[in-house]
Amino acid sequence: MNDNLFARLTSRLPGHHDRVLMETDAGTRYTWNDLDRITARFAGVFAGHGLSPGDRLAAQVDKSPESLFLYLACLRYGLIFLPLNTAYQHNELAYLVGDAEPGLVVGRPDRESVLRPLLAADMHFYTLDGGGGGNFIEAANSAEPFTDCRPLDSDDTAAIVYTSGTTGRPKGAMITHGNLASNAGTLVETWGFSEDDVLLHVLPLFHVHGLFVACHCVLWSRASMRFLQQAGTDNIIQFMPAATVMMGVPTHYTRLLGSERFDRESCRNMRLFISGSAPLSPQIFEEFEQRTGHVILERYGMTETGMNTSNPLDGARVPGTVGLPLPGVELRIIKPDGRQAGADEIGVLQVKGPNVFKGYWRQPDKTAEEFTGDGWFITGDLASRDNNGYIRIEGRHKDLIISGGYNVYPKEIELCIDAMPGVVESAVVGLPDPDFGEAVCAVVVREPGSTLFESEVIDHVKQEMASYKAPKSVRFVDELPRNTMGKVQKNVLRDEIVGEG
Ligand code: MLC
Ligand code: AMP
Repeated sequence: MNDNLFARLTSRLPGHHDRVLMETDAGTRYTWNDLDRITARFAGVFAGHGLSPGDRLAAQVDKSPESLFLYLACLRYGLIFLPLNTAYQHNELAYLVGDAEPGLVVGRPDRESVLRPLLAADMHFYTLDGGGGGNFIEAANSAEPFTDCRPLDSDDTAAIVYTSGTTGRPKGAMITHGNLASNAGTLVETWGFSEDDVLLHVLPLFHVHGLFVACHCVLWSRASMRFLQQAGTDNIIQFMPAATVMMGVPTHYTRLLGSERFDRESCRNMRLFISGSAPLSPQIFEEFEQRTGHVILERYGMTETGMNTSNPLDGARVPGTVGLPLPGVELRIIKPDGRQAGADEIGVLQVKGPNVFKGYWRQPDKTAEEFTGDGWFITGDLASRDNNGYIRIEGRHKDLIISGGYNVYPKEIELCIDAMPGVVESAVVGLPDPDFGEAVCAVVVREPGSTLFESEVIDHVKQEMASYKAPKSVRFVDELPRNTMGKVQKNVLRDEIVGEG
């Protein structure tokens, strides 16, 4: 049996290959036949360059059907796919390209001038735009199609998805074909996906939520999707009546409730709303139910593990919890004294199962740090389990801000701000935010006589890195609060700022 995920997904091709797989907001339709034809052409480009299984392809491209087919073509050919956030700037890209050493890079046409100079002599560059144009498509149209599906083992790496770390240096999580297949099968089962479903796809394709969780559920179950390239709130409401399931981050649900146009009628064909990537507030959960009659199903996961827990499809969906461990996924909660937590006790959540990644790309030391001696992955999330087995995410052991479902590592921003003239030091914290859940706030100690402004700090960070990482606000203080060990007390800072209002 071929454990290549592409083989497993397409062996599920429906009898009628002319069945619609996806329809964009512009009304363009793609069938399962198109998937087969287009990925074969794309893989033909890889073959033309003599790429081998295990080589990497990095993509920094706008969301489009072609960008999804690019990922699927990598699976088919055995390349390792490296999705890059479209907001990444020069320094972020330089590090990732240098670390992953992709044989082929596909970028937005307006990113060519940034990406090309980063490439080594043996790396190839192509463009792909959100409208399905670019010289990658031209190359694919003249390539000899690669119609096979490369035989692979379940332990072969399908994708490397970078997550930053508390030390600021991103780590590439190697996610295998087996990880993705096991999670896809489990989620289809757990959430009751069938051929009759139409997923409203509103997420970006450069994170595990939009690329793996959403697309794999559709492909595995032979459902179809309304694939929104413009995923603003108005567009989501407009296309919702054509859909049966939506997956979003809490900000999507907050914004839907902020629109008067969103009502029961918008949801008339919906059977399920799923939320994840960040905590869903019980208040939004309740308001959503009142407005629509639908109870949002919250689940919990991460890049390294895929999905770990979910509230049930049938049974109580408990607000403020992320539900029960998924079938086949083992969880344990370890207290600071090393013992397992009892009911309602808080500790660090650890995970084991076929969903757990195989390690960080070329960083065996980091991999070793994040696994226990007996093979459990240490998530860095603080959690508790109630008497009914429901898991509650209580906070984070790792210094991480989650803003609108994007992870922001304070260390990275602090290093950037500390390098500015006029700055002695800085601390970055997450403050409660009604739209993004948490908003990045920088607390800065200026050098005596420095007249540095808030806007200068924000602009500086935006120049250096993806703009969602930039502080939404900056506070200037005389000194940072520290504990007796000299460590900055971020909780004190956060409480002080929130207290000031
Ligand atoms: C955009 N901006 C943000 C932001 N998104 N700022 C803070 N936090 C965010 N999440 C800023 C941009 O930098 C820009 O700033 C301005 O807002 C407008 O950008 P935009 O692209 O037009 O934003 P918008 O369309 O409003 O995007 C909001 C959003 C998006 C919520 C739709 O952030 C989003 O799609 N989030 C989902 C992320 C996701 O898929 N996460 C899953 C990770 S996987 P300026 O200054 O340039 O104007 C994972 C595992 C798991 O966590 O369990 O799923
Ligand atoms: P990422 O590294 O981008 O995959 O983000 C994973 C992190 O998102 C997890 O470690 C959690 O901290 C957080 N997360 C995901 N889903 C939830 C959820 N439902 N509730 C709270 N936090 C979540």
